[in-house]
Amino acid sequence: MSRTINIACAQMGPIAKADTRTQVVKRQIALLREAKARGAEFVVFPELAFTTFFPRWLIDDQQELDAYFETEMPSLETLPLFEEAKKLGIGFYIGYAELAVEHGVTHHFNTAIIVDASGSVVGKYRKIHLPGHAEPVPGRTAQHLEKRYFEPGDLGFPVWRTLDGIVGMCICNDRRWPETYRVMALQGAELICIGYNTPDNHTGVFDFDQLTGFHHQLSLQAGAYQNATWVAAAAKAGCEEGTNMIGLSMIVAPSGQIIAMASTTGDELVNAKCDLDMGTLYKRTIFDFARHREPSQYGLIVERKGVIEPAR
Ligand code: CDV
Repeated sequence: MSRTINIACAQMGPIAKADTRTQVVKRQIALLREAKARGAEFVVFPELAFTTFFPRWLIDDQQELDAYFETEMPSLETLPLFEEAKKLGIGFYIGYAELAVEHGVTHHFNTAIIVDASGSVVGKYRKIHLPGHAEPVPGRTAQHLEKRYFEPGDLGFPVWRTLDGIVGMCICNDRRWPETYRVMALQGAELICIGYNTPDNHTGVFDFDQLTGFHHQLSLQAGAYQNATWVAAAAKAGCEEGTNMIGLSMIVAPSGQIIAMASTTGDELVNAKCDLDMGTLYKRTIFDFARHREPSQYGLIVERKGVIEPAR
């Protein structure tokens, strides 16, 4: 029996600081309805999809900062998204800032969840690779303070049986790290969902920044091919509070080929019919992990964090 799933990436254009969650959810619902009209069964929304990308500002007031976080999901304001998705019979991935109190300790995570077509939360992931800085960088108009506002995720890279397949997820910067995909591929991942906010000036070095779109594509295509998995990635894009963020939301096949890609930096839906069995060919040949991997030779990957060069 075919395991072909119609998957959509719901790219979102900018969200202004003043936009309310209710306004944002209305846009998400419009994208969900378009997804339904196109026959999509699963929609990938961006990272931190309910608010502006607040890590670009230094916010010292904890109350002001915590207003960007969700203490429950769904909340009163985000519930209409969940209700509409359930009504349409569509599952989704979405990112949000999570304020969690666990064993009496308050945590701040950059989180994503997968919700199935019945409206149940299937899985939760907390972003592990946090880019940027803990302290503002002098002279920058837009900061990237994820290391200040979030702690690294503590849930690993699990995968879940849903959509008649094995599905995993990660968030934005995670997509640049081969370990992210490989840990999920070692659990049989057939689809990896990714939401992102990627400013086009994040290093401040033009030779690097001009390649931001290319590096994004390169990471997704390599991740998909080298791990024989589908990848569906959705941006928050466009000029948000003075910062340009790339679009290029896309669906990549296990062959590494781009099957669908956004052409704007606004709210835009792209979708494709994805055969979850497509990765099997790769998993049985060039990337048959059980036959070809040599983990005994990969020890440094988990033993060493940073580079230690050989002695001269
Ligand atoms: N939200 C992100 O994680 N953004 C990073 C930028 C800052 C490099 C990214 O990897 O796209």
